[in-house]
Amino acid sequence: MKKLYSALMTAFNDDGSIDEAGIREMVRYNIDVNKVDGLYVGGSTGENFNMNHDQKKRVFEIAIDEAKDQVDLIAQVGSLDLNESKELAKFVTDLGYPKISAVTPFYYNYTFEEIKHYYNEILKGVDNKLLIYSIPALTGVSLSMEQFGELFENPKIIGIKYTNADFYLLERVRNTFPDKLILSGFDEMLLPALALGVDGAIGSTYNLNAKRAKAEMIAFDEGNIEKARQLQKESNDLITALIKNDIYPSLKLVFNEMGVHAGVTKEPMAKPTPEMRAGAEKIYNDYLK
Ligand code: NGF
Repeated sequence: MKKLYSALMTAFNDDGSIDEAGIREMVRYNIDVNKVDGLYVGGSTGENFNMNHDQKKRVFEIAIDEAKDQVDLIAQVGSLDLNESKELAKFVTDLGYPKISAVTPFYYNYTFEEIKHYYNEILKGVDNKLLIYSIPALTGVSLSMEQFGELFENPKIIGIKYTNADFYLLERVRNTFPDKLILSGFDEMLLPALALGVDGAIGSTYNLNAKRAKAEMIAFDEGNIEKARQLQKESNDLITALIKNDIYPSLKLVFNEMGVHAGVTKEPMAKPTPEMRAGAEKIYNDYLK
């Protein structure tokens, strides 16, 4: 059975502080209404790279306290400060997160040897399993099939969160490492990723669109490709509208519109403008009501 994970958002107040009640509401909505299989905590959608160390820890604490063991939880602990990544890996493992993930280190054009060292260091002394978070469009880091293979030599590295539109590479990796867990990261490309054999998906838009995505996975598994294509088309109408309206603030605006307190994005990410608010209201009415 393929698994669907929402990439959990972080509710922020206007001053950039964490809105704990809002985070709890979003966790509950994902579990009780969306019925997702899991949550990816501290990823891009969670605005992790906008947060300070204490905020990252607090979000990890709140999410697991609210979700308990009701769904699978993956904590993204990657950071440009390797010591912080190691500390967060230990912290979330002690909290009970059953899986961790770490973005490929970015900005300084690290060599593959440096990237490998980073992953092995994060896992040293931590009794947990890790998914490599590969997102070349945002990090500029593209790992090859052979490099994934070298990273997998560490038995604690169990798979990839694959946010990449390179389907040739996905096919190569899937078939070379059939036992590894591959979770697709681009929601608008779920169907081609399913066709290549991913084990599930993690994404931002599943916060709003999990039921349709789950139905698409089921249709695909049942061999009903026409239905899966129709569902992907419907999802992509929604995703296109969200992207046009600025996706991260819009996801929160739509949640707020639905009565789930998602707060606002954290600067330097844009604060909602009146146009964005109107756009989000239209998205809610057109695609989600
Ligand atoms: O937001 C991005 C940036 N990607 C997400 C997802 O791959 C990563 C994706 O759902 C993520 O959610 C996380 O780490 O928290 C897109 O938002 C979606 O496909 C629309 O393009 O690439």
